[in-house]
Amino acid sequence: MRTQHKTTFASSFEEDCYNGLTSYPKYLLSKYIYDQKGDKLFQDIMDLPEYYLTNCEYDILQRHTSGIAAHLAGPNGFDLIELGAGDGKKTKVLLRHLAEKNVNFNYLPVDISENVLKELENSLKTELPEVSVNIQQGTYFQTLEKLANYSSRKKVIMMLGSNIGNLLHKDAINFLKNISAAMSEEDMLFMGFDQKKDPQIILDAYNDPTGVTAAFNKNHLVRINRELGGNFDTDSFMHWETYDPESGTARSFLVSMIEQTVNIDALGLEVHFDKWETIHTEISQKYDDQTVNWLAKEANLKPVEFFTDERSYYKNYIFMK
Ligand code: AVJ
Repeated sequence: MRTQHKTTFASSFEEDCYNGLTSYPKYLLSKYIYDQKGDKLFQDIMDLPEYYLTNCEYDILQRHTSGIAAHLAGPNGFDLIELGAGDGKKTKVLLRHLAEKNVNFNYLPVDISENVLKELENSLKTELPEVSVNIQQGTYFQTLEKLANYSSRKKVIMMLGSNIGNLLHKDAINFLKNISAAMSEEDMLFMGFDQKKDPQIILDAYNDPTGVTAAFNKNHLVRINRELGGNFDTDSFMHWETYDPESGTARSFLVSMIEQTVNIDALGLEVHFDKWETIHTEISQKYDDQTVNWLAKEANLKPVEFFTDERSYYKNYIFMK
C-alpha cells in the first residue's frame, strides 16, 4: 500500500505534491492553485475590497498612461510582450492609449492557458480592433527565448499583478536574470511590485472575512482530491496568514485542526497530520525601493523610472540593462 520512496511520477504536479507532503515542515507550491476553479477564485479575490493590489495597479495605469506610454514606445514603434496575460483589464488601458496615439506596436500576450489567450484575443477584437495581437501559448521562458529576436525593433516585457511576489528573493533574481538575458540594450522591462505598508492592511488583503482567500488556499487540497485521488477533508484545515513587516513576506498556511491521516491514491501515500500541523502554501512578498534596487542589480538590470498610486501602496518600475 504505502510506497516509501516513490521515484517515478506521471507529472510534475504529482512529484511536487509528493515531495511537499513528505517533507517536514510540509509545503505545496502555489503555482498549482490555478486550475479552472483556482482561476475563478483568484478573479473573486481581485474583486474583494481588501485586495487593494488590483485597484492600485489599475489606478497607476490610468493616472500615468501617457507617461508610461512615452517611456515604452520606441522611435520605430515596439513589441509589447506581456507575461501572464489574464483578462487584460489593466493592460487595455495602456493598449487603448497606444492605439489612440497611433503608436506602431504589436501586442504579444504570453500565457500557459490557450483558453485565457483566446478569450483575451476575442475581447480585443471587439473592443480594440485596431490593435495587432499575436497570442503566445507557452511558459514564460520558452516564449521569451523564442521571441528574443522576434523583430529588430524595441521590445518591452511587461508583467503586472506583483506576480513576482510568489518567488523567494533568490528565485526572483533568477527569474529576472532570465528576462534580462532575453533583452537587448534598448529593451525595457515594465513590472509591478506590491510595496510594504501598514502591516494590518497587508494581512487583511490575504485574510478576507468572507472566506474567498481561504477557499482559494484550500483549492490545493480540492485539486489533489480530484486529480490525485486524495481524501482531504477541507473543513478540517484552516487558512492562516502571517505577515513579517521586517522581511516584507506574507505567508499562507493550511493548518490541520485535528490529528488525521489522508490518503492520496495516485501517489500511493498516507499523509499523517498532527493536530495543528501546517502546510505552507504561498508567499506574497512585499517590497521597498531598496529591495527592488538590490534584486535588479543582482540580475544586471537598472531601474530607470517608476510610477505609483496616491498612497504609494504599489509601484510599477521600468528597468533596462
Ligand atoms: C497572483 C501572486 C499576485 O500573492 O497577491 C492572492 C495571489 N494569493 N491572494 C498575491 C494571491 C492570495 C497573488 N498573486
